[in-house]
Amino acid sequence: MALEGLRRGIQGALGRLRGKRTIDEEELRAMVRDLRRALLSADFNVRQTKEITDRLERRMKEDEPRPGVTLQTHAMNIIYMELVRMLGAPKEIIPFNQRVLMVGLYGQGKTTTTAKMAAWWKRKHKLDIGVIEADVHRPGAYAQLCQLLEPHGIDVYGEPENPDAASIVKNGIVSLGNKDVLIVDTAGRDQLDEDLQAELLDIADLVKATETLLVIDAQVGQAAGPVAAKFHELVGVTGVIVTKMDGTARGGGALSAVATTGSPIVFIGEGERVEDLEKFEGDRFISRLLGMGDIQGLIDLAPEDLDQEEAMRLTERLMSGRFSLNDMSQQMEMMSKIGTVDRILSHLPAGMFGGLGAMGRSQKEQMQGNLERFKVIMDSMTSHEKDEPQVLKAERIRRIAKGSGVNEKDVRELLAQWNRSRKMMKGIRGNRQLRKQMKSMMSDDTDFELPM
Ligand SMILES: Nc1nc2c(ncn2[C@@H]2O[C@H](COP(=O)(O)OP(=O)(O)OP(=O)(O)O)[C@@H](O)[C@H]2O)c(=O)[nH]1
Ligand SMILES: [Mg+2]
Repeated sequence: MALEGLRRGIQGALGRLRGKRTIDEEELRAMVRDLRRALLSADFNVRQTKEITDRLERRMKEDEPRPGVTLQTHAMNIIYMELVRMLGAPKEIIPFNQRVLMVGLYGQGKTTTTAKMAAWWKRKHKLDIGVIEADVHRPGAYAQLCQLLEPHGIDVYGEPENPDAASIVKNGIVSLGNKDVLIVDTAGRDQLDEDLQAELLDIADLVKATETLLVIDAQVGQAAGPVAAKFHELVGVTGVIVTKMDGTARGGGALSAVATTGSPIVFIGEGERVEDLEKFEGDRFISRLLGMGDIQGLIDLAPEDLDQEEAMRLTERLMSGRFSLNDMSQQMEMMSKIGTVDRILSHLPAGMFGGLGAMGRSQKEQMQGNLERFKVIMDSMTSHEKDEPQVLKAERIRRIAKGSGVNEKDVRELLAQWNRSRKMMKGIRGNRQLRKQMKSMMSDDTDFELPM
């Protein structure tokens, strides 16, 4: 995975705590030093590194790990929270009725990423994607894009002989304008000189992009920050893609520097192949980086670790329209353990989230038990089955029950719970009034009654 060096560095630092119940000053200092070194090698800047390590040091001294939580897990949770906070909230691009404008400096991976995203949306969402090659400066840009996309059956519009980018875009929109998603690849620039700025602005005017995505090579490390800020000033960047995370140890710097500009990172590139694209969500990324898995990361967080922003993000995800078995178990996990979300949800009508908001202690314990059983069952499912539990018919249910050593009844119970929760989520999503209230509730802390 990306940032292998940082991963090893953090694990090395945390390794100093293995099996320990207490830690003395000197050991703590050594751990903090290791962590500092790991972050700096990943090109995090000095200030960010200091903030993270200072906070870790202070909290390791001041906070008691909660009962049952080892010192090592405690430290890992602190690092997790710090890194996730640094990377900012994720952003989802709903691939429908989108016009996407790709911008960036020379050789950063724009054309490759254009192809990757087109193939991604076609593959994952079965959508009709069109691509316009509007780079008139790089010889062979059109051929490069065609070559990448031909195997995926995606239409590319280009006029390799035409030196006028704006007219290509105009014709391209006429030709491909009714696609679900239209992506426009543009010329790279050495820096944002005036000619290219003017060309880019012309193209932006024509495309009227719903998303303007900046592509940056991770290799530039911290320098990604100023680049993102400049492009944002010029064309209004709505998201950033950090490429070549596979080829550099400095990716941490690029990710964090971009995040501090306020532009969300939407994808990362992890190789030259069209398939080497990954959707970027800071919490999942860090959780994997730390070897916590996708869900695990949330388990041991104390309520005070989950600030309002985080809680809001979780709620948004729950409302995002995607509701897989993983989402459900994650939701259950939070409900049963984490006070903040619990507190927020306790303001909601008792029936919402399958009644989770109104649960008492013993019910929570019971849910914890269910959750553990559900997890064992889910371990015997393929990721496709977890994403789309509808496919689970009798034969698969039998296989899963066998694989996880439970009764078929238990598998069906899991599915029934999922179905109930999903319906509930649908109800929330369909109710605009309610959504609005949930959002405003997340953004200010005042109590209010919901009209249900
Ligand atoms: N290892 C790796 N290589 C990548 C990745 N993304 C792009 N590349 C390579 O980087 C080189 C430049 O990529 P392009 O897509 O042509 O970059 P560009 O921004 O379109 O370049 P110009 O059009 O010349 O400005 C190519 O050799 C790509 O294969 C990535 O995520 N990982
Ligand atoms: Mg290109």
